[in-house]
This record gives sequence, structure tokens and C-alpha cells, in this order.
Amino acid sequence: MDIAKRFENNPLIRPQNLKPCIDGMEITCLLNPGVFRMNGKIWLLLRVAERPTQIDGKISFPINNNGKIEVLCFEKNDPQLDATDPRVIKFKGQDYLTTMSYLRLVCSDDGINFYEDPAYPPIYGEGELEAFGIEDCRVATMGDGFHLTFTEVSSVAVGVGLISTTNFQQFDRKGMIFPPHNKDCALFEEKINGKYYALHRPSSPELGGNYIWLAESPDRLHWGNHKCIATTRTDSWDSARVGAGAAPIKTAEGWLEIYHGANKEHRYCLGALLLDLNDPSKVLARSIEPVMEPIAEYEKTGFFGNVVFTNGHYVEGDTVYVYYGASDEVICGAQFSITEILKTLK
Ligand code: MAN
Repeated sequence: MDIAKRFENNPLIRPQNLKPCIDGMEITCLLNPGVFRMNGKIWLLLRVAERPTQIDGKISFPINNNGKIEVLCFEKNDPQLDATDPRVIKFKGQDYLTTMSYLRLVCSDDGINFYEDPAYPPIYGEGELEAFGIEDCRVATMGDGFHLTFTEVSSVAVGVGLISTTNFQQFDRKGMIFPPHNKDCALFEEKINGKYYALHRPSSPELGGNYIWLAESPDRLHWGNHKCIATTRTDSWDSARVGAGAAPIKTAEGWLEIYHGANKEHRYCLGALLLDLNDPSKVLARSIEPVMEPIAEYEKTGFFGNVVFTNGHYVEGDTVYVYYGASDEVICGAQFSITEILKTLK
């Protein structure tokens, strides 16, 4: 059952509403924003995916080669090219992304109308491990600042990077904290029994799958005591992959985590998990049916249709304002009652 109340103004931001940041590129997709509050405003840290305007018969995309943007270009009819997925291509056995993503801030006084503030620079991938870009950034707001966990993509890996900042103007890059293959990392916004906790999503293709794991750390850099807390479910909406959304929400009944699940057809929905407050490796309840499905037109068609994907929200009383990427192309918002989500869990 879909219990999301979508914003009437959806989509809130489309690719054509922003100017590309990389010379010679266009914005192809806006996706999956991190969300936080700062200076009395609501901020989205957008994932912006750029590439050159496409020419018939060719596929071209940027990569970051040691700080220099290079464009790779392949012939579409090359027998060595597999371009069946709009997001990723394979050429001569090597995988590439069709766009390069970086992170970009927009802010708002009402949570609906967003604008850019030139005082806040975009965050680009840096170094070899981010050569194909950085994606899907979660922002954990804690006593000592904002902690950003995001996907670092390159020819050697998909892993999780960490950046800490207090002002979104100076950034402390901590490097890769969860090695490949890993993504969808959400930090808990407070310590539990003296330790930091994170949800993360390693992939184990030969045995196991794309499951949500929990880890603990003394310093947010070194992670251990990993435990698998949620697997995919056969014949379900979340049969192929599951991954954490934004930071778990603390409720009287437990930590509420809104997560994404997809089936073999790559249809992405949202569901929820309830974790024990004192020991978040204990799953108290989980959605049987999704709490949100791609049913609006802008969620069904776009760059990659049938996708609702979230990794950012803010909470006000019983309401969680969820920002999400629809069809891997536009930024949207929806609100949920936390009580209502909790009631649906089994
Ligand atoms: C998947 C999708 C893409 C993403 C790549 C690399 O294919 O989530 O959007 O670019 O992984 O992370």
C-alpha cells in the first residue's frame, strides 16, 4: 500500500532548472539528495549527473582523470559494447557509467522552492577512487558537524566514502570507509552505548546477495562487528536488492529506517525496518508491502523509469518529509506520518 503524500509541486527540481557545472556538459539526471537543516533553511545535497549532449550513433561520457575531465566516446554499434542499461555500459569487458555524478547544494525556506547559494561550492569526486564520480550522499547531522557518506565509483570499485564538514565550505575528506562492493551507507545520528553505528550494503554475488548490514565504530573511520540485518525476500517487491535510505529516525518504539528495495525488473520501492533502540542489530518489524511505490507518471517514466529512491529526509513531530529521486531524473518530495508507517510494520 502506498501511504506517501506526494508534494503537489512535484517534481520540485528538474535537470533543466540548473546549469551544468562541468564545461561542455549537460545535466542528464538529478537524483537522490541528502537532506539537512542549517542556518534556518532546508538543504538538499543533490546528486547531479552530467555528460556531453549525445550524438546519434555514439555514446559519450566524462571521467575524471587526475583532476582533468576527459570524455570517452564509443560507437553504439560496436559489437564489443553492451549498452542495454541506460546507467552503465560495458566495453571490452570493462564497466563504465554513462554519466558522471557530483554533489551540489540547493536550499529552501519552505521545503518546496529551492535555490542555489553561490557561497556553497559543489563537491566533486577527487582522486582515483572517485574517477567515475560520487553519488547518493547521506548527510548525518551530529553534535560535531555534518558527516557525509556517499558512493565512490571508479574502474576498480564501488565503495563508501566519508567527508566531514561543519559549514559545507571546508571539507575534511576521510577516504573510503567501506571497501568494495559497498554503497547505501547511513550513519546513525547519535552514539549507542558509546559507539557509532552505520547501516551499509555490501554485495556478495556468489553466496548471499545485496543485503543491509549493520556495523559499529569507535571513530566513524574503523568499522567492525558487521552483522547482516535484512536480506532480500523471494517473490517480493524487494527480491533483488535492499539498501538503507537516510539516517534512522529515533522513535519511542525503535529506530525507524526507510529503505529501498528492488525486484529483478529494477522496480524500486520504499519500505521500512524497525530496529531495537539499544541494540540496532535486532530487527523488531519490517514492511511486508512497500510504503511507497513508483505510481506517479514522473516516477514511472524518465531516464530510468519505475524508481522511487530516497536517501534524505527531515523530521518534524510525527511527520517525515522525504526527498527522493524519481525515475533517476527529477527531485521530488513526499510526507509520511511516522505513526502510520509504524502501524504497517509486521
Ligand atoms: C547502479 C546505479 C547507478 C549508479 C551505479 C554505480 O548501476 O545505482 O545509478 O551510477 O550503480 O553506483
